[in-house]
Amino acid sequence: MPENADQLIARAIEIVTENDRGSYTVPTKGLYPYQWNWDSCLTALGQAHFDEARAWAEIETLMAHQWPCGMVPHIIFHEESDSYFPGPDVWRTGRPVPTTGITQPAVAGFAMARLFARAKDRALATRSVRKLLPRISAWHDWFYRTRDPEATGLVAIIHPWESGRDNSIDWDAALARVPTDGLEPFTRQDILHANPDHRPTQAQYDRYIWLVQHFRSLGWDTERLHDASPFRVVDPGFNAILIRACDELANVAEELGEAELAVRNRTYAQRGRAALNSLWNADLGQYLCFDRAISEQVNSPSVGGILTVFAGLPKTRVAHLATRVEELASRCGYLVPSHDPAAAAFEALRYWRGPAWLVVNYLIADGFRLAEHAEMAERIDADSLRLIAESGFAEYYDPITAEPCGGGRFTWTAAMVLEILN
Ligand code: 9YW
Repeated sequence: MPENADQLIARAIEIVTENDRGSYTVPTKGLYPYQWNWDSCLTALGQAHFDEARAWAEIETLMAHQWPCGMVPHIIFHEESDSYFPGPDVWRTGRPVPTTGITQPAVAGFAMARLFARAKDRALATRSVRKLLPRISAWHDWFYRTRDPEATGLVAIIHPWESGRDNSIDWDAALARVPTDGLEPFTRQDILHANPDHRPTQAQYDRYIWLVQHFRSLGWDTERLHDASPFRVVDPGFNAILIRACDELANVAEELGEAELAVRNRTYAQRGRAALNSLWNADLGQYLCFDRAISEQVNSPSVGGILTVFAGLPKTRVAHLATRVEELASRCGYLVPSHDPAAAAFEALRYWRGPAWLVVNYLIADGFRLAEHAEMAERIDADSLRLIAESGFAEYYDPITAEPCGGGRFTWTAAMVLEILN
């Protein structure tokens, strides 16, 4: 018998709670035993539906590990674990509580604003926002200072892991140019916890780790890493998240009388949104990545270019993206595939090379809702719930058959269900 909304909510709360480690939440047991940056922010959105104080604590814990330069790391290694590679001994960033030395999509500003708008406990929310505002704003400053040195309005990622879409087809050509000489031998853990055929390849891991070694050899000086990295890609989805976060932070800052933070973040958002135009591809009707290392557009029709709708776009662009999603819908059973199934490189089961992810669905649906395309937003939400009904709370899903993949009882998947059903 299909579960009703109350039963799904109860199961989602159970999963988020079982992955709760007190002040932070792990994405899932075994495979990912630490705190991940954008997972935490999206998880907080779900937590707020049953425990507001716990939701604020999730983001506050993340921001407590911000580096003095402003960067917020992609993983915080709160506790020792031998079930994940690469651990702190590989990163060696020298932080009091070990962290990685790269970042992840800047969802925090958006999550903070959404929690603030909905908060029932206004005093708690205001206290937390007063703490978070300057920190998240400093992260945004860091992005535009270190990842957009030529002031184009758009930031680059310097490692595929930063995108959150680790092995997307978008990175193939740029990653192929990353050398592997001097690579220290290593043993992967991910393929012990998940099906190797669904994970990134060894060739990709070699380059992921080479980049980590390279940045480590530069002493994790984040002011230098952009120019020193052979991998520099401008991802429209990543930028869209940052742009929206800047806008949302500016709204909250205005409300709390923080004029200077408001103006600065509004300016980032406006410049970023204007610069997104340079990533538009009229033939495909979507945005594409730009390989900054060779100054070329990346001809890869991925979900990164659809996620752009989250930035808040002009109506004509949103209409094109809606058409594009319709096209994708005609090629799969469940929206939104992380890559166009019509593309030769599409792989239905391999991580970010085709599968559907509920967090991405959520962000895209939110973008369509923002643009008053409620019908498209509802359709994507409905597909997310169909995936859950077919296959439970998986890490991600085959967009053709709904087969569940990766880790099970996954925190952010459950958090997104709480967002959709509440
Ligand atoms: C890895 C935790 C993370 C997500 C990423 C996803 C994956 C970790 O899991 O990366 O080692 O591959 O790609 O977006 O934050 O859920």
